[in-house]
Amino acid sequence: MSDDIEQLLGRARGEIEAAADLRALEQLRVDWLGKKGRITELLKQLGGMAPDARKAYGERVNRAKDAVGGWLDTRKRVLEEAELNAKLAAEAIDVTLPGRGEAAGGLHPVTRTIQRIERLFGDLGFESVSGPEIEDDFHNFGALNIPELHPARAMADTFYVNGGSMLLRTHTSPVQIRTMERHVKEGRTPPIRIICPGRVYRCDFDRTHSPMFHQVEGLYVAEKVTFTDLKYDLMTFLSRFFEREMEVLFRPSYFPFVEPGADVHIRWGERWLEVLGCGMVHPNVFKAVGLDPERYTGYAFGLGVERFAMLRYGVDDLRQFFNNDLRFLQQFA
Ligand code: 2NM
Repeated sequence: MSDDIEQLLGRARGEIEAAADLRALEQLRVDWLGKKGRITELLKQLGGMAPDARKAYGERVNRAKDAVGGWLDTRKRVLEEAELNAKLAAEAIDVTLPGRGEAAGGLHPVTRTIQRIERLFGDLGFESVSGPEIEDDFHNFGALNIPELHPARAMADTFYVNGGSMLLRTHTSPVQIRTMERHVKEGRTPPIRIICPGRVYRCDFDRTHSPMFHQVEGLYVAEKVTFTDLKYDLMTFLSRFFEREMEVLFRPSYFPFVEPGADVHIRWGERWLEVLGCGMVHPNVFKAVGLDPERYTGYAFGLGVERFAMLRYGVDDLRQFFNNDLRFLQQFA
């Protein structure tokens, strides 16, 4: 009888140690210790035994049961660890592999052009200022000496919002008006030397016009600012922007907010291209913001950023800047 148990235990131990995986081991637990397991079956023989033999035999079977249970648990831990190691090995990431490489983004050519203009005017002592895109009539038109019935104020040219009490700025000049007003209010006297880059809006959409485009306007106010200062600064800027000595032509022009006013042309191959508007700030503009036109003079100018970007990068269609076609944009990344 005891040899029977020893023999069974030997078999059990051999099978358990040979179990290849947790599934096979679980099956062995059922085969040996389950309701109809081999060890369990031994207990059924207790029924026909004398009390003494029964007690001794019962204890032996129980020890056998504990032994098998112990081997099963030990083997289980071994297999679990092996399984975990196999899983870790299979899921291991080779950190020495090269990365997939994320495509790097780039700044939009209009943004790059604005930054270039800001840097070049920064070198000439200009500070960059921004302001609201939704404006009132006074800052966009009235303070700029633009008369009540000027065509620029017509619905056909200007986007009115909020039932007509506000509008989308048609130029960035209102930022300059606000800056001069702030100086006066805070008791800070000129010089004022600013550029105002930003989005502007006009009811105009065709091959060469976009309803939203970008402008940079400049303003220099001090005592004794002259047209010579204007010419020198703009010629310096243009030559630096295009990285060569530019031939520049100033031609008289009219803007309500300046007097005298001029269009600035640059020589581009065989042609003259108009790239800027400028002039000496009109006394009525100074009056509107509370600056004394007898004491101060100033020059101002405005340019279209897309125009400068087209010339610099050789883009022939303005609409390319607004399509957001990656094939176009990636050329600037
Ligand atoms: C231009 C042309 C000429 C201009 C004037 C002013 C202000 F606010 F000082 F009066 N800002 N910008 C100006 C002058 C803008 O753009 C073609």
